[in-house]
Amino acid sequence: MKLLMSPSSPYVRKVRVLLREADLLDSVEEVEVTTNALATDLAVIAANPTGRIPALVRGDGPVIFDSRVIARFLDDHAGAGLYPHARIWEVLTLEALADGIMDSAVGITYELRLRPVDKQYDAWMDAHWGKVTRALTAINDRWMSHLAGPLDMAQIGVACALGYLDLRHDARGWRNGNDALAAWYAEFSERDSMVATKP
Ligand SMILES: N[C@@H](CCC(=O)N[C@@H](CS)C(=O)NCC(=O)O)C(=O)O
Repeated sequence: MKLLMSPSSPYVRKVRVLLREADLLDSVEEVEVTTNALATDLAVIAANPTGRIPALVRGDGPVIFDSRVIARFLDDHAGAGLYPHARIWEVLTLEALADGIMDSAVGITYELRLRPVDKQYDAWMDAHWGKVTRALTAINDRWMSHLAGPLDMAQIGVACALGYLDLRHDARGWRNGNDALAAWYAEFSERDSMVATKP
């Protein structure tokens, strides 16, 4: 299998961390592409009509895309147990919250990088940063016991979302007021899978 990927994408990083945690690097080749919403790589379009990465190209079946779908497929493939049945709705909800942080943070990055300065919309970016901060507060206040539990895909998603905030929006200081989450992330980001995939 081939994973179409770019190291800076937080959605891609979820899958790359999973590949390392589930010992799947021998089964999946990471193929780097250069793509963005205004200039989409043709190989990505061929794999995913929306032109988004990650996309997992399989030899024996249709391409799988969207990080959440790829993660479930590879977890199933490897029997890695990153979507434990007993906590499945919690895991999926927290993974969705992490993806929601990425959606807003990546959107702000695109606004700043792809739009001409005179067309950038500050109120839109502030509203999206509001979504990020509310999600971070919710995780810091209500999800820390989940994050302290056995490794699952929600934890990987949260860590990749926070890594992306450090990469692109460091100046906004996401750690302020989120001490428990910041402490958890400091430890989680030392895992070999996180160190190996740091953008
Ligand atoms: N929900 C998707 C989001 C994927 C996504 O938006 N990826 C970005 C890279 S960070 C992308 O491919 N953007 C190109 C575009 O929007 O055309 C997932 O979880 O895989």
